[in-house]
Amino acid sequence: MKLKNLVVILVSLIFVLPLLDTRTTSQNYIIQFATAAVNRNKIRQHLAGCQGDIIRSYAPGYSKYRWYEIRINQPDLLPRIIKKLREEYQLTYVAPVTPVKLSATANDPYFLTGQQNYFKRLGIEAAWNNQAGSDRIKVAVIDTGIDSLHPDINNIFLNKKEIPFDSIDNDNNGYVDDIRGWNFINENNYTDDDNGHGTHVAGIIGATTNNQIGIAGAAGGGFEIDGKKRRGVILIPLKTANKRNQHGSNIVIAKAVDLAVNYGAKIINLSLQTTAINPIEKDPLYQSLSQAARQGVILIAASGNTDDPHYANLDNWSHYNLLTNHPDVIAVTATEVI
Ligand SMILES: [Ca+2]
Ligand SMILES: [Ca+2]
Ligand SMILES: [Ca+2]
Repeated sequence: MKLKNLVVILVSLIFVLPLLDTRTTSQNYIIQFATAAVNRNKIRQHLAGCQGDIIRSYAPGYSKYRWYEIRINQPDLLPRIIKKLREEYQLTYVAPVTPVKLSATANDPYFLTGQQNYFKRLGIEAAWNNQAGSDRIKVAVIDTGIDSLHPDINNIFLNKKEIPFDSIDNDNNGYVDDIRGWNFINENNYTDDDNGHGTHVAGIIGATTNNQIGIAGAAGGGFEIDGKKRRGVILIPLKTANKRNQHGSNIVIAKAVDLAVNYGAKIINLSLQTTAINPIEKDPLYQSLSQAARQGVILIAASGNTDDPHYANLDNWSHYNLLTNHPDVIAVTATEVI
């Protein structure tokens, strides 16, 4: 159990439903070859034999090997296809796409009313005397997007290296016109929130503080420090889920992590849970998290909060979550004990 970095803090801000079921009914798989010389069309021909196809592929900047997400419509033929791919292309990794779940949040006014309690219990006002947030810090929120018109969220990232609406990838990062992050579900630059989860999480991180509107953000600026009114952290929306409960695979979330690093994010927040088969170190998301950590990025993931005695003990279930098992990830959960 790699929990040495686990930090258990009272945070009502991230509610989690434990992911208990590690089985997958998905017919999508993640595969990788130990050679960069792979003929994509030949792979597709093999996959056609089981009515399958390549859904997406992704080559992280830090690796010469490409990840493929494939769909298999006749799973009983999978072993035969795997055997062929292994023989021809040094297939080294095959894993079913695992379910990704958003960590649940409450969005009702009563929840928001109670917000000040947990901030007070954290002693956050003392922290605000020294640091109220800074617009020099970018925080990537890998979630359902962020409501760009929200009156209390005023620090959404603007990619100044990208010229909007010219259909050109001006900053050459692989994403065209990505002026406000990226929508990985629809593969476009529309990162508004159609679900509410991402806006809620982003608000707790960086809603404008001390403005008499809505809620206080943990790092939302708003206070004068050394005679200067501070702005809060910059929030980068990276949309990997939507209101129809569509979620990207671990490849998709890995892409979001890599893009956050590309944007210069200092902190990446993942209020979600996902799994991987053992050894999890070979999973694409695990590897992107490692790469982000090597770049000095702080990684935060929701771990759990429940008053069920069994699941309140993270040791009983945390091993299901790839994120909380990554040694570079700070896992945040809630407790009623403080
Ligand atoms: Ca771009
Ligand atoms: Ca452009
Ligand atoms: Ca506010």
